[in-house]
Amino acid sequence: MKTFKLSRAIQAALIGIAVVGSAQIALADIKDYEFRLVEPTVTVGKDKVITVRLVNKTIGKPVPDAVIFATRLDMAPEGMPEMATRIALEPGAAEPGSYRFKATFGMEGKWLLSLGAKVQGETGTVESKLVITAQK
Ligand SMILES: [Cu+2]
Repeated sequence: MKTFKLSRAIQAALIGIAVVGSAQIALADIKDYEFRLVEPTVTVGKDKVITVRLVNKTIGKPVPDAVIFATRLDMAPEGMPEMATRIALEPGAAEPGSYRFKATFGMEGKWLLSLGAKVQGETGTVESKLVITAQK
């Protein structure tokens, strides 16, 4: 009888662990977020606006109020990683969960936009690399 009670206790404990485990899975993970380009192409020239959307992939919803702390735009996809251009976050999003940047695309071809961001209530950082094609 004693061993029976003990195994019941272990069973209850295991169920408890399973419940806690699934609760953690239900919460979003930082890997569930990604930036997506609204427009994959841009015209070559000065002060071009790029819009990205931060989405929670699991629920397909835009994520507002992320803190973007790292931005880089260079021509790595064309074998020119040293060819970086200045990029600045523009204030005032067109809609919640979208983020706008202004940058100068001095050359036709593929540019790599690297973004690093913090999401409210999540640990870790979102890191996305997006390819933008600049054309005439
Ligand atoms: Cu180049």
